Amino acid sequence: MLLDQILKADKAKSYDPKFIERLKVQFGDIFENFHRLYPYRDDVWQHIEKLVDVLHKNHQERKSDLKKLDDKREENPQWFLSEQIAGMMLYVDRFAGDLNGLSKKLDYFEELGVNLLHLMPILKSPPNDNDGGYAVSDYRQIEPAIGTMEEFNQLSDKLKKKNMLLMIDFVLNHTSDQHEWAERAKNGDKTYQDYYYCYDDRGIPDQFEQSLPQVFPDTSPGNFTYSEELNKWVMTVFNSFQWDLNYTNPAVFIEMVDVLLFLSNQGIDIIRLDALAFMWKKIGTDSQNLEEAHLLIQTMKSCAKIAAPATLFLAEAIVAPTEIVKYFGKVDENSTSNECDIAYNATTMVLLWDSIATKNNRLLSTTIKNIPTKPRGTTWLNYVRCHDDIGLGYEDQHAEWAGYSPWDHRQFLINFLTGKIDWSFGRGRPFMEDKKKGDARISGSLASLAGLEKAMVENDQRQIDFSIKRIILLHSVIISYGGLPVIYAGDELATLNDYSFENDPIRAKDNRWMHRPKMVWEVAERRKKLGTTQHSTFHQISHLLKLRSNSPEFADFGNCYLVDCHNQHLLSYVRIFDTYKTWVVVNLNDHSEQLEYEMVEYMGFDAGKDLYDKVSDNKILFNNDKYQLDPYQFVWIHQK
Ligand code: OTU
Repeated sequence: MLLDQILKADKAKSYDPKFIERLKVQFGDIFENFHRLYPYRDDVWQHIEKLVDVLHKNHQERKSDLKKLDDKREENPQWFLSEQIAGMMLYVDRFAGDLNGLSKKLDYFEELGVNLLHLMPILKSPPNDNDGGYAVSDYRQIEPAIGTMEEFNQLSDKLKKKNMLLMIDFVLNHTSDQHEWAERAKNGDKTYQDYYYCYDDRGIPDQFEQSLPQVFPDTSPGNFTYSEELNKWVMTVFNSFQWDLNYTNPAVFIEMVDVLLFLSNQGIDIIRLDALAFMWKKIGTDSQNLEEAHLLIQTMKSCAKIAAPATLFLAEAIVAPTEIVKYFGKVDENSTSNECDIAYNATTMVLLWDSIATKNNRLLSTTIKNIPTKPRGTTWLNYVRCHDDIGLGYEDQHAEWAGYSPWDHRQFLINFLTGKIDWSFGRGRPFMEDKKKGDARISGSLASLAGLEKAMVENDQRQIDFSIKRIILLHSVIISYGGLPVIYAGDELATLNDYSFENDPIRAKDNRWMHRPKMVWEVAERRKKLGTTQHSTFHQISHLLKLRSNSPEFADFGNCYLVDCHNQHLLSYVRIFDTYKTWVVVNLNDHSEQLEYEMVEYMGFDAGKDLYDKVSDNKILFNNDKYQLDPYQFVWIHQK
């Protein structure tokens, strides 16, 4: 009824038929979700009408080449499951100075085999209190230090011409306390005070605090901050300068949809939904992963399907493994998700670090076997490191099933990765350590966590070799597992921890900066010199990426199956598509391990044909029915 009314109105005469068609498909979900999200409001219909105006405005502003892309991707909704997409995440300023600098570096990505760029927060944020850009003060302006929106558009056009994809962050749980809305709230504007959670006294905040955990207890304890300008307590779940947006107010939702579509219209292929698990708050709960947070994202997705359907959603939900998969929502008969198309595979990331520390697959395999599989038509973003800390977010029950005491095991991992055990090679540091509880997350660059820093300090060539092998092994898993592999800039060159943040007063307290190094291009040049660590990592990673892009079985159609090789040191899975099959076996141990021939029969390979390792292109030869894998060796077994 409401839809009829909307479509009969005069202004609807200018709606283009495609827009109307898509609106009709999605409207039912939007209508229902709005009523579920805002059941006690009597102005829901007005808000929905307003939302449709916003959708139409943004659709009208969308450039024609993007509209063509919308049609193309609607016709082939599985385009992003391809084995040919691989990414890199980077800070524009730290990588190349600014946007123009970046646009001159595109050859580097081609050389490595990367065609998707995730630019870390690029929108305007205050010079000091910015959380690495995750405190946005203007969603419609590029951070002046790196360029302008025009330059950004030039970059996005250039990438499109090269068939490269672009991803940026949409920081939608909170704004900077210097965003215009926050400033207006501080000036007493009630409308904008309602954009945030503002309270005159500690009554409600205290009730919230009873069940809200703390994200940054060291640097920003508590979940509320007293603002003198506002003369109120405001909810700040992350840093005190990041004000949580109040999505119980439908006006906030509509504003943020407007921002989302504005960003998509700049030519962005994938939108990373930052901290989306936190979007809805409820007293008496931990206010993470609530049903309403899912409804908000589903409604946003419907909006994107109407006004910018080419845009994919990436869930940044670094939460418990069983919760992460829920962000994939449901996939419809057209093979598109009603929520997020891609999600960070934080589970595998954390458990790969567990596998490196324990040299076995127990916790990784147990977890993968016991979480629901994601729907077909969605995919993972697989990664080894990113700009954040590593939180040991596995589920206690899974640890028990893997034969560990969950608490002791967590302690072991923290101590291992931070080098507190005498035989450990990890050189990370605890992040947000709770000394009383003995809990911590971990900061550190991939190379330093994998042992390269210690080995170099000790000038131990054998350990240098081992740490490079670990770096490649970890990448080999994210490249072969199924999903989009995303390399963290610097890791392709085995970059060590950067301790310079300690001398920077703004960053000193946040040791995540130790693994956000500046790209030193003279060092990158060493990738061309045989025998350097840069050469071995860069070339081996690029070799693996190229193999992947030529192997249809590495596309993600839910075609990755764990294989039990009856040896806890071997991580194994098989990738099958059509007549293509690759069986991956990874030796997690720093000793040799044997693979039994009977497994070959079990895997259904043709007994009359030779087996080859895709990585080395050598024949896999069994000796007395055993194949020996060297320390940290991995093989991608196939038949030609
Ligand atoms: C995200 O982080 C970003 O990746 C962080 O860089 C930001 O500081 C944070 O949001 C605030 O915008 O919310 O769902 O270090 O793992 O805060 C997960 C903790 C997040 C991060 C966590 C994460």
